[in-house]
Amino acid sequence: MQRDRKIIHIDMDAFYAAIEQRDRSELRGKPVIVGGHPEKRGVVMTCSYEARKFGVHSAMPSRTAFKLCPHAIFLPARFEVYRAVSAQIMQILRTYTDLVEPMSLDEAYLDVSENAPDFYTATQIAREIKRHIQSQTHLTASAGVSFNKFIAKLASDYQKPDGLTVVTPEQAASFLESIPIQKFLGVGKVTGAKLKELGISTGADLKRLSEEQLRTLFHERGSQLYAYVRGEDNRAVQPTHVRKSVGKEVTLQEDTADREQMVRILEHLAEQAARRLKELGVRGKTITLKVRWSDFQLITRSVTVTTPMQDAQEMMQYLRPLLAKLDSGNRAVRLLGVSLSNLLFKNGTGQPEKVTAPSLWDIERFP
Ligand code: TTP
Ligand code: MG
Repeated sequence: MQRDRKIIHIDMDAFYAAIEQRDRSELRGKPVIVGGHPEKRGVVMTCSYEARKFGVHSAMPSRTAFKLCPHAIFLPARFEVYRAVSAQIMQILRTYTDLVEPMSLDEAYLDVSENAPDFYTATQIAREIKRHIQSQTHLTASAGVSFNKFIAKLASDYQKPDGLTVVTPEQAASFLESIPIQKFLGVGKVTGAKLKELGISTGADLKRLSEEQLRTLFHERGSQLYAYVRGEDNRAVQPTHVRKSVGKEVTLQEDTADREQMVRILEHLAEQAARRLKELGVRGKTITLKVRWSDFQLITRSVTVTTPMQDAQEMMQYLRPLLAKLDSGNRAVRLLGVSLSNLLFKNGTGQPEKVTAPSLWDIERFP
């Protein structure tokens, strides 16, 4: 059984409603319902946490929501805005790893096993992602960190809003046992009622059923539930976007102004990038040097060549002059990076390649 992966699930809090409250300050702290109009047989798409206190929830008829919370503010959905914010969030997530699988506008899985050798580091990445989303979008996200998708998703839901829940392999059994049965089933409330009659209300109760009993109750999903409640879920995080570049970067232990040392670091990065290009079987036509100065200013300089390259020595032919031309002022360097884009397969044909490989920029920010 796989227990060594580090999976993060990110889910935005009250997504549509939170965007409305962000964009219209007079709505903050108030019950806001996004969805259909109560007089027009619409349904609630989502609502602010202030409205949830009154029992309002997604998929409820707006008319019912109005009865529960008559002073709520009902708003129509602004999908273009939500899509744009979603794209911004997914872009933020992709700066941490290429292995991002968006599940909906406000939800995604990340596999950070490569960047995070342990749960402590994976948790730091999750915390950093939450901060990053907050500072760029002024919205809060909840995060779950665990060793598989099923548990990571339950974990992100565990302490909403603005939560961060980590479930290590040691904690998984007791965590799963404590979870209410509805969370395992999603919205299948009919079955939920049936289970309650049978006295099954938590993961612990579910665990007492045999695989056969679960199959009788849930058909094909029965075996899946049998595995999930035991912490077994080997589904991979499957990114859907196209790889545009391959690169390596490093934040230095100590800033340096020594050009010779910079060249040595670039040689090292170029070798790593070359190895990655070879693993993927691609060559790059554009090479980019990335430098962050000691005052945090970030600059990139690129060259596009006619013959696509894969070899570190070749890369250095371009990186050395790019570096030499940089005017550092009085600044030292704190980060160096090398990346190749305009990727082509060996036979010269273009992409697209579906990404199944790790990190675009292997972030070394969390040692
Ligand atoms: P969710 O993540 O399920 O809900 P949420 O983000 O509003 O609230 P939270 O995660 O804090 O519990 O769904 C994301 C968005 O998808 C939600 O803002 C609106 C939309 N949505 C619907 O349109 N209909 C639905 O039935 C649900 C559940 C969501
Ligand atoms: Mg959400």
